[in-house]
Amino acid sequence: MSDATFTPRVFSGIQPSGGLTLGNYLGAMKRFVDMQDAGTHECVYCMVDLHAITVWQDPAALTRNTRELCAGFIAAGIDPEKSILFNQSQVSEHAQLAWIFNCVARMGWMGRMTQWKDKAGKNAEAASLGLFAYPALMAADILAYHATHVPVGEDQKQHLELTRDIAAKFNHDYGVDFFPLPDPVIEGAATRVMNLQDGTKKMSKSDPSDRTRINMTDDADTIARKIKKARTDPDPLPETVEGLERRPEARNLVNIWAGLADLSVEDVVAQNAGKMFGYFKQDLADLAVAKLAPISTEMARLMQDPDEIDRILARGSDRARDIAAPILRQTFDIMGIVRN
Ligand code: AQP
Repeated sequence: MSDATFTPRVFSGIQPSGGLTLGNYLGAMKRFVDMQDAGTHECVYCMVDLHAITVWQDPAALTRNTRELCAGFIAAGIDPEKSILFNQSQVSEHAQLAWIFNCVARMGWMGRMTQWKDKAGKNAEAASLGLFAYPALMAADILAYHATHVPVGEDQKQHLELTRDIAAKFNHDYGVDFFPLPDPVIEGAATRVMNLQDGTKKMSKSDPSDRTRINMTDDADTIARKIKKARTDPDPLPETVEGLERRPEARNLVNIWAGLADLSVEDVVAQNAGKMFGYFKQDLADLAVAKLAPISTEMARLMQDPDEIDRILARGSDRARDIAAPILRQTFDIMGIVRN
């Protein structure tokens, strides 16, 4: 355990691997905004393009998705003056520290990662080496800033534990108290938003079917249609939260309502007990449109000026480098790497 005192600092990232989903928004971005607005931590938020390329990305789509993700951050409430907002590849300290962590982490640790097993599937031999090493790069993203808190969705919990293991092993191997052991911040009702057509699978931007997710760029009609066509069971909403057990699709829609309205799951159930899903989905669609339409409208406006987005990212990269570069230099010194 690290005894050193570290500046309270938040780091988190999202891959520019396709349109931003409601899952990314409720599980990550909305909470990034809350942490920024709380004013208790310096916040560093990143478009993790080096992570995205661990699977194939069309070059033109990657460019557009990176700018669109930046527009999404700002439209959702990230202020690039208050928070540091940039894309990962432009701060080379991430890749440099990731290589060091490739040498700290063990093959066995990586092989146990659920995301690796899910994404590589049965054909692991054909997966990229980058996909296997993904969690070491994620550790570098966080530890290059000595971040102490990492807001993420439930699916990233295991990677966060691995980040702590890497920090602890580095500190132990070199006899230092240099890297913090960052805490995951996994809070709220919607830390795992599920697929609209299968409540046992995570909502994901790379799912081949667009009906399974709400994209932050969907217009009001599309959002309403997807919610109305979301899979549910024939029973009405229960009287208590326990009544949602073994009803994954029902639970998911209740969680989404709670996440969008900043309510507890208990409150949403209490307000809607006994309601049939046809009516519940209509009200949920109205709520979703009211919350999401202003964000998608603002994203579209920001996307009309890509040069301004690039300027914001460049400024963010400079600020990020100012923090990460001295930390990488100290890492080299600890390791005995000659600098010139
Ligand atoms: N369904 C989700 N519910 C709650 N949180 C979610 N996050 C992602 N999906 C959900 C959170 O969003 C942050 C950024 O995720 P990411 O883009 O880096 O990668 P991911 O988790 O792999 O997201 P996707 O949408 O599934 O991307 P693809 O399809 O490209 O792999 C993280 O904090 C994550 O927890």
